[in-house]
Amino acid sequence: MATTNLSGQTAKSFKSLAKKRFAIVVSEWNDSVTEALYSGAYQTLRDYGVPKDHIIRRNVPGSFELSLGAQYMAEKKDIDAVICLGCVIQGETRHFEFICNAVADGITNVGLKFNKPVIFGVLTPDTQQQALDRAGGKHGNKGDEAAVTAIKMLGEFTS
Ligand code: DLZ
Repeated sequence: MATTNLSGQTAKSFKSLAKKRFAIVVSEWNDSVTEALYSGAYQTLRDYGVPKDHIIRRNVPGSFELSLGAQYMAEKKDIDAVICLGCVIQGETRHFEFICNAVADGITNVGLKFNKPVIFGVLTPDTQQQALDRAGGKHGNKGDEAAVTAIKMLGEFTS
């Protein structure tokens, strides 16, 4: 399956990004994957010129909690964009569907409620290997892509 891979975009510093503040909300479930997503997102923001102290990390227990974690951060006036990172792996029960649907809807609603970019950086693979392939593996790093998406939504890539 083709995977859109933005990881290879040329990193350039944008002066205006030095003033932007990003929250990254990270799910602790499947943490070998979500830590890799976080590293990718953090490094991409840094590569584009976001200062270290303008990147605020918060953890939540699982992906289901990402929406509320995102809301806590999006309601802060000094946060310009929120990046949500999680990994829900298909299991034998319907838990997967409930979590994926809830977090997709929840994150969408937070962005609309606060009129800010709230980025869906949640992997929903069938297997752990598929997740690792997308967290710094052969399909790139979706954490990088989530950071690029946040920057795009702030207008930094528009001409
Ligand atoms: C319970 C659960 C399960 C079975 N699987 C995952 C998963 O693959 N990825 C993930 O991020 N979280 C999982 N969780 C935890 C839920 O997201 C949530 O933390 C709990 O249901 C408590 O609300």
